[in-house]
Amino acid sequence: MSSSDGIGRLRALEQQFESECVSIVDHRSLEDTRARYLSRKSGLLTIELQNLGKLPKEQRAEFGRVANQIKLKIEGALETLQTSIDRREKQKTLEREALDVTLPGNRRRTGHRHPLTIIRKEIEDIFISMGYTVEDGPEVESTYYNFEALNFPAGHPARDPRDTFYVADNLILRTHTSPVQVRTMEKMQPPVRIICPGRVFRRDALDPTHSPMFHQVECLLVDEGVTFADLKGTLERFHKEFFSEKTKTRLRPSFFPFVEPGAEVDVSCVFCDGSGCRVCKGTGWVEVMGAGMVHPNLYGFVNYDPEKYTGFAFGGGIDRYTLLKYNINEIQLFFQNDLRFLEQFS
Ligand code: 2U9
Repeated sequence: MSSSDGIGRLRALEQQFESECVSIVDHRSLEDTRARYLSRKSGLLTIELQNLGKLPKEQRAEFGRVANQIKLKIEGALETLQTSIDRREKQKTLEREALDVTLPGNRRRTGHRHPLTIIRKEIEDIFISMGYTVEDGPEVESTYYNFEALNFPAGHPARDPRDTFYVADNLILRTHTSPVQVRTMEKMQPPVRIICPGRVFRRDALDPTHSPMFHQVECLLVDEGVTFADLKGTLERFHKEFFSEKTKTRLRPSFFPFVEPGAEVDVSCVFCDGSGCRVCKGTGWVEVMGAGMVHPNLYGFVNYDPEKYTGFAFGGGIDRYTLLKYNINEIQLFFQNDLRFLEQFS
C-alpha cells in the first residue's frame, strides 16, 4: 500500500464525513456518526490508524499526521454539532412546556356549609355568648325520655303512631330535642344553662313549610329565682341578635305539657317591620317558637327540688329560622341537595 493511496483514502473519508454532517440533526444521528468514524473497535478512522503499521516505515509519519489531523477535525465538528443540537433541543422543550401566565385559572370548586348549618351555628354562637353550652343526644329515643319524663299523659295524641315514628314498642325517633334536656338534668344539678340543636322526626305530610324530618333548637335554664321576666328578656335579646335590633318579641298564652305557664312566641315581621305583608299575612307578626316555665312535675323525674328551683325553656325550628333569615318559602329546598340552590349560601 502506497502512502498516497493511504492518504487518498483518508481524504476520501474526510469528504465522506463532511457530506454526512448535513444529516446530523439530533443526538442519535450524531452518536451514530461518531461511532462510524471513531468507535474504538470498528470506527473507519480507527481502522485506518490500526493499519498504520502495515505502511512502509518512511510513510508512516505523514500518514499518522494526516489521520490525526482528520481525527481532530471530526471530533471538533462533532463537538460543534453537539452544542447546536443541545441548544435546539432545549429551545424545543421550552416551547413545548411554555406557560402562559396570563391565561385565566381553573375555578376551584370548594365545598361550603349547608344553609341550615350556617344558621344553626349562628344560633349556637349567640347562646354561647350568653353563657350557654351546647348539648347533644340520641335521635332514636325511648318513649320515657320523649314523653313520660316530659309530662305527656298516657294516651296523649302526640304518642299516636300516626304522629310519631315507632322503631319498637317503647322506642321512637325523637319528636323534639327535649329528651336531651331531661338527660342533661339527670346528670347535673342546677344551675343548668343549655341549648340542644338537632334533628327531630314527626309523621307530617310534606308541604312547603312541613317535613317529616326537621331541625329544632331548644333552650333550658334552671336556677334559683328564675322568672318569666328572664324568659321574656332572653327571647328578646336572642331575636335582636339574630334578626336585628329593631325586632320586637311578644308572647301569647298557650299550652305544652312540659311548661306552665306556656306561651307562643312571635317576632315583629322581619320583612315589613310589622306593617303587614304576605309573609306575616298582614298581621305584622310571625310565630317562631313555643316557650314557658318548666313544669314543676318535671323536677320529680330528675331529682331537682321544685321548692328551690325554677326554670324556663323554649324551642323553635332551625329550618323556620333559616327560611325567615334568607326569605325562602319552601322547606324542601333544604333537603333536595340541588347545588343551584345550595351554592347561594357560601
Ligand atoms: C324540658 C322542659 C321544657 C321546650 C319547649 C316548646 C315550648 C315548643 C316547639 C315550637 C315549634 C317545637 O319546632 S317546634 O315544633 N317547641 O313549643 N318547646 S317549651 O320546653 C322544654 C324542654 C325540655 C326539660
